[in-house]
Amino acid sequence: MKTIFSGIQPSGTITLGNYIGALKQFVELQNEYNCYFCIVDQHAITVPQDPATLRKNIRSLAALYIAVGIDPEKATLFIQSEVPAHAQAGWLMQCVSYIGELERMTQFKDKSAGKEAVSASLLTYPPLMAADILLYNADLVPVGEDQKQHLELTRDLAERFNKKYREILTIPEVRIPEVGARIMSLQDPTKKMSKSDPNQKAFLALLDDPKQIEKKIKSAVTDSEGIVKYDKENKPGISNLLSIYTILGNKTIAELEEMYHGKGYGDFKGDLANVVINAFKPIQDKYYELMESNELDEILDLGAEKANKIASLTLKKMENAMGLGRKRK
Ligand code: ATP
Ligand code: LTN
Repeated sequence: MKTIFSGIQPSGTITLGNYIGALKQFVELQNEYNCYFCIVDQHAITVPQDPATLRKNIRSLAALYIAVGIDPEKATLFIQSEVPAHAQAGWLMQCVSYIGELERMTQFKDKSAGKEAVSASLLTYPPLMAADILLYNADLVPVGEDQKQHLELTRDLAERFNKKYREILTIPEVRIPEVGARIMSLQDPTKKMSKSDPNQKAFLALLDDPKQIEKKIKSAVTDSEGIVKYDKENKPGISNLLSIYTILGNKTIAELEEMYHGKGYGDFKGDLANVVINAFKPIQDKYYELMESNELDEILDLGAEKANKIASLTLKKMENAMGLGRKRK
């Protein structure tokens, strides 16, 4: 059975973008692959985080993983900082990374732009991500489109390591969803929907209540043409809403264009709000139930234990290949 690894940062409330680009795929893949799903809290602290909020977000993300349908019997769910091999292998991967290639990462450029104080870890974020993936010998990494460049770098770093030391690391493939790989901001449809967007109206959070969902969709930026038609170039706002509708509403774009032919954006947005509300309802119910129970801690303890076993094995191999420490009998 092939192995999958993916991670999400507990850097805020999970958005519809995270759900469609990542979580929804995870649920589908867990039946066919040996899956490791990680809450990458060490990646989250590459930008400032309030400690109490971060703690809450970690727990909340764990509950959401389960609430969307991740089955802890099938997949291993764990917190990155609870498996020390990640930070250790992250350091090793930094030692095979070049500053120039890290500076070329668009996520680094975006997140550091205009900031006075940028942490060194924002630059060395990709080698840690490479370590996450490589420790589990992952064959496949399901992510949204924004992570493609990091995955290419992961492959380069793994190949470099294998060439320089020993053929230890599996070269992973990236898996990007065909539709919905890049859900856009509701307020600026040329920008990706991001959970750390300071404008709350720009994203739909998985935990938004029906009123918030309706309000946000109704105020989503579209165009003045009033025609429901998919045209990403010229009508990015309505095209983004159509993508969301087609994925959550199980109707093709052509069917939707036909359904709203001759109708305005108001009807379309009202129906889309209901589709989103109905898709979120079972997830939210399960989420609140989990947050009240002890089940979550048991799942995470077991997940960390399983992850630790595999990760520490790969780490040992890497250290040996690099000549670190002493050889143990
Ligand atoms: P942040 O805003 O804090 O950088 P984020 O919202 O971009 O976070 P991540 O934790 O970095 O979310 O991403 C988790 C997963 O969700 C990744 O696989 C990423 O590619 C995917 N993802 C994030 N935003 C979107 C989006 N707008 N559309 C599709 N997939 C997305
Ligand atoms: N960089 C990713 C989160 C992430 C990840 C990973 C994704 C960290 N480690 C390993 C896949 C595999 C992001 O910002 N979305």
